[in-house]
Amino acid sequence: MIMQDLLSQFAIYGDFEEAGPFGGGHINSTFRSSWRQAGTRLRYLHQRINTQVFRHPEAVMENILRVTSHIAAGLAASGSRDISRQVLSVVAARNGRPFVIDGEGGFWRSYLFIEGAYSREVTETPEEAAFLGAGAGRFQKQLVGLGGPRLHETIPDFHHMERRYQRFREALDKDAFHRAASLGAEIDYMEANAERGAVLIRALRSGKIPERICHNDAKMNNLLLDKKTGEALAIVDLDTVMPGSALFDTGDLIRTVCNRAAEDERELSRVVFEPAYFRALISGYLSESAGFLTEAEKRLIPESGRSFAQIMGLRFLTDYLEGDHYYHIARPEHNLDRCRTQIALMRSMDAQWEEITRLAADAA
Ligand code: ADP
Ligand code: GN1
Ligand code: MG
Repeated sequence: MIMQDLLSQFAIYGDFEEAGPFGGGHINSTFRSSWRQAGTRLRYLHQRINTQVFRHPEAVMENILRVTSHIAAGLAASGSRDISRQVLSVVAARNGRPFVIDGEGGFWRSYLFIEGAYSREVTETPEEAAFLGAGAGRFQKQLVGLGGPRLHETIPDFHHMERRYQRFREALDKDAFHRAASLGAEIDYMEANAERGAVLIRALRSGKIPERICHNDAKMNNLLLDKKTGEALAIVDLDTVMPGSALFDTGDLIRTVCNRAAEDERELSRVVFEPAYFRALISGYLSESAGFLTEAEKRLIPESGRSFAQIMGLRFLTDYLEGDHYYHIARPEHNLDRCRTQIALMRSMDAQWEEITRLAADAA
């Protein structure tokens, strides 16, 4: 009932049927509702934005509106059909604003629910990996021409490896939850890789690779695929869309697509980097992005996957040290398990590094 009151503030017409929790991300809370509109059932997606993480939700919505309307206009100009399945459509509130604030100060937004789509936690086939790669490459290409002022940085220094290390070391020094003593192996591994992991942020800072608008959370389950054709439709979860490097998205996709174990898998022998998925992913990705990526960006593709496993592992470990206040957890050592899978993935990549770099060079 409270949910229904809240939803009635969005410009959604017809008769409310039902609403319930949906999806399983680590940050926001997501719901789906269904309505009868003049004899047809329509569904919507609603999210309460985590304002501990996104301190300026109005800025988040401003970015999202600019990016989605730019993509929709580009699709319309190219004669594309079914545009509202290829890009998120924000549903405004009745007062015209792109969000609603509830009685407790909660910040809500709504989108059209994209029907006939699915997202994956684990990739099922190399063909699917190719579709995912093409979807991410297309998104980057669609944003190359976005004009106007620089987008807001919704989370400053989000993928700044050096700052992530500073924060990690602070958490380690404080050790507020007395957890550091049991983390020797993970801490040592992260320290041993600190230098190498900074390659992307340094390349960006020195201008070796260009700043671009990117998604910044382009893990596989944020890409919707078409149930009929398997092709990529829209990329969702746009809160972090902001300036960064294309390689941030490429890296996050490599990290999630080429490892077919869950992000919180406890049996680490299952965490394996799969070259066949990597080859398919990169060929799909480059089919859309080869035209605008620079040579320096292309050369860093393998390293981006390794760096993204690293930065996520480091963030999970930091959150574990800080008492699990950032990521939603479902069990006491959840963040530690997540950290361990990322380290296992880096190790698996290292064991196959020659092949990985050869595959990337062949594809480019
Ligand atoms: P979170 O921040 O919790 O990860 P997401 O925005 O990624 O939230 O949404 C959770 C899941 O819901 C996504 O992985 C995707 O499968 C699905 N989803 C998100 N937006 C839509 C939409 N507009 N239409 C259909 N499914 C969606
Ligand atoms: C979070 O919201 P979700 O689950 O898509 C996180 C990402 C991490 C990811 C790890 C804003 O994404 O950076 O890569 O978890 N999002 C934020 O699975 O921190
Ligand atoms: Mg998500």
